[in-house]
Amino acid sequence: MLDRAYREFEKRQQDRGISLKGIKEKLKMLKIETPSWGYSDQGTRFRTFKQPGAARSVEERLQDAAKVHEVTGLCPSVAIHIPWDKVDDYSQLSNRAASLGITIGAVNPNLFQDDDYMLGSVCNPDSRVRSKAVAHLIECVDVARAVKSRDISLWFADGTNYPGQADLRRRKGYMEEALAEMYRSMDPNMRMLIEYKFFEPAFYHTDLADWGMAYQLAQKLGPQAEVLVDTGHHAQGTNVEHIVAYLLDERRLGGFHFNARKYADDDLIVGSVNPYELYLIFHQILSAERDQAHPLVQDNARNIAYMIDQSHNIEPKIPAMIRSVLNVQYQYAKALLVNWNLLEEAQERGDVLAAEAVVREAFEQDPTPLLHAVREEMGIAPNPMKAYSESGYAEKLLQSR
Ligand code: PSV
Ligand code: MN
Ligand code: MN
Repeated sequence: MLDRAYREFEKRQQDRGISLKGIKEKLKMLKIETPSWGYSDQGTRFRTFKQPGAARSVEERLQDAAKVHEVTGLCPSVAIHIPWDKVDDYSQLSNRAASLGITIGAVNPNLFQDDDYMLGSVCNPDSRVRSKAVAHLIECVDVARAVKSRDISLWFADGTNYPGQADLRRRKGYMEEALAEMYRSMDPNMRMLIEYKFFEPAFYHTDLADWGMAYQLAQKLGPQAEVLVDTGHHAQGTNVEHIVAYLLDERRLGGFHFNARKYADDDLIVGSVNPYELYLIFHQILSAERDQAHPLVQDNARNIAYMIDQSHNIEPKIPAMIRSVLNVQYQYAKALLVNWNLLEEAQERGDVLAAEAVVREAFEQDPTPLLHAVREEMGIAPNPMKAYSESGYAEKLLQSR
């Protein structure tokens, strides 16, 4: 039943020259992967505050991910981290996920928790440690094969703390060799997503510090290697949406790790401090999707893996995850409300103020009635956060975990 709020919203959009039909279909297709590590007590580098009811095993992480999908309709897959989610039988894990109504998504190797990795993993000066790291990467390709996952997403803590600590160019060579070996072990349908980060845990240099390094490495490796943009991994003031546009134009944008940050790699609820950035990222993606003159760019824009990468320490984990995916959906919905004809006309006229206004005005719309209607059509409760609170799931966890 379409309520008054929806009819008023539809009318307002019609007056702006926007039809909601195609927009609803796009909203129904949005998928956001949640990370298994966001459901357990991971915390921060200073302290992990234990939360009663938090998931303690891979089984419990899958259950929580399935609950988030059930109430949002947005999260049909969950990323895993090996060895945190290590099991003896991965096809059984994949079957278990299916029985909960989800699938296993990106496989994330862990190359930072062993003592061996103090001076790096694939870039370690010791060839024994480098071989161990490469063996783990290849193990994760096998895991991806067993759980039928397309993506293996890589983040390296590798770097140095002091000038002179290591030979930077030699380390670059080690990184290239390691990833080439992993690349050769991948099946043709698989993708290697390469994440970058400009600092932390290393403070002088990081071996893959920025998107340019990740991009060039991906280019050297081949078409199955793409760049993963973690929104928290840039220096202050970096224009992330520009990086997105650039990578799309080069057809190398593999995916996102969404989170919010104010200062460093804060891993906070998506869109909590920087909603306009998130909106502008979607604006660039939708612009690429419309680019009929460049079908490969359109193809890239349609095959981006949207993932959350968060670590909730003081906020309840499941509602925090729900908040994040709803925030992504909210900004995406607004990005769908841009009047592209007006924007293109203003750009062609060189009308700076009009062009900026078109982009900003869509951001200023409140798509809540539209999202309620879409959820109703998908058989989802209009207010997923409320549906979660009322489901009694949190109370059940307190008793059973
Ligand atoms: C560490 O910076 C990090 O947050 C990276 O973003 C990874 O994607 C994530 O941990 C999981 O390994
Ligand atoms: Mn990340
Ligand atoms: Mn991070």
